[in-house]
Amino acid sequence: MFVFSNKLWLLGSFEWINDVHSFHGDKAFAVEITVDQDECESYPKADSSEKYNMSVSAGQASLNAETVWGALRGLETFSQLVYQDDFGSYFVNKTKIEDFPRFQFRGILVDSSRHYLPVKAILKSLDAMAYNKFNVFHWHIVDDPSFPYRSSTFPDLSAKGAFHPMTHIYTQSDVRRVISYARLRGIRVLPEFDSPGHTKSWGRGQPGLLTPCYKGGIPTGTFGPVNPASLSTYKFMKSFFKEVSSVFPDSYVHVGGDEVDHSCWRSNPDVRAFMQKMGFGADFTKLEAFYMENIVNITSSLNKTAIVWQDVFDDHKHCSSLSVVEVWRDGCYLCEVRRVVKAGLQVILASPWYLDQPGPTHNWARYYTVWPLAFKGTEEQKRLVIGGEVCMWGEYVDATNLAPRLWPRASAAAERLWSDEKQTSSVDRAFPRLADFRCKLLRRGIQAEPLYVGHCKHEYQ
Ligand code: CP6
Repeated sequence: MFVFSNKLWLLGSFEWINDVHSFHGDKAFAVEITVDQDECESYPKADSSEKYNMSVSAGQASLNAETVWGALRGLETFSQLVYQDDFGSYFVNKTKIEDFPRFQFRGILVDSSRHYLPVKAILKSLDAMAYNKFNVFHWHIVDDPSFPYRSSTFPDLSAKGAFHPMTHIYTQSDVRRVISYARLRGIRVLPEFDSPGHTKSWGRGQPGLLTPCYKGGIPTGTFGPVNPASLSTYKFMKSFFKEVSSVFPDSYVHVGGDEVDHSCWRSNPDVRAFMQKMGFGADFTKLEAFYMENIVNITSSLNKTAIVWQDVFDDHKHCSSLSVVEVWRDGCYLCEVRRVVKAGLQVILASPWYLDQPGPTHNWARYYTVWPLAFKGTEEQKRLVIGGEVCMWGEYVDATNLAPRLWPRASAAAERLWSDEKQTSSVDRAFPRLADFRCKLLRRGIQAEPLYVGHCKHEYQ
């Protein structure tokens, strides 16, 4: 939500617009903050309350929240209510706000494998996320091109799989720094270790993990997805995820499962023999489902809930251990959302928010006019849509263009995910607020790109 929540409008803040109170000058201005919760949660959680109430009247403001996370959201709103007149005095309008998020999961995926992102760029993104009330940093930390995560159990993974073994890695202390910086902003860090596909970089530091591809009965020297037919694979994954579970405090972990190419599995005689033994016939989706079920069982034995890409659900609807599915494919994504909730599983929606794609058709309004619950279903089914996520895949993105490519377009998605839809369906009314918010981002040092012709009071230096 940028500045004006729908709830604020409902309470008629416009009536107060000329009744301003300055906290410049000789009058003291008191800000009282209360949190109901006796014992603070150490980390933000999936079901943490983020609601807050705030009232601003002559000489004082009070903010009440159930949790520290709600208090943070309220402080963010308060900071955005403050404005400056032409003579430089600061004002805040009298107002009364009851505010809470529409969706509990409001994420941004950042990909640090296609291009290494310096920790500083990640921290800056977390700042901007907090300004936008995003609460999940989905760290797509490794993928085919590079493995920058410096594992303590398997240091060869980054020593051999990163773009550079010393400079292009995230050490344990880097990761702790990101998690703690996010925590202070009420943001969860959701790590993704995608497999069995998208794993080329794993193979360099963990020989034997990937499937050797064959041609004409002989190995070609190239490798495919993780080898699901080998016992050592599961032994490795078990100790790898054991480490991941202790390093990342969130109770969720993303295990990927997208875009698995079966051709290498098909070429490999050992994999085919395993298929026969398991009674999978020639159905490689069964093999894939077997693999994913094992991974999900590993993470649940570590008390973590696994999130998977929709491919896993599509190929294996009846997998009993699935619980959260992320919908990312284009096309009729609401049809897919409906299928997932009908199966009783939770959904995170990403399809309409692929921000890594630039260009005139990928403008902010396209991300604003998304209606995540516009499918036929019961109230109970709609409650299974836990939120959405902006995806910033890294093929064409590094630290030079990350911020302008994210902001302010991601802000449009942020409002969709935080605010009541009925109050925020008009693109025309959103435009001036978003343009103003973009100026606020610039003032705070976030290189948000312009939306259209116009100017900011304080131009970016
Ligand atoms: N990387 C991984 C990607 C994508 C996915 N997974 C992707 C696919 C299609 C588009 C954009 C991104 N680059 N690991 C799919 C979830 Cl259009």
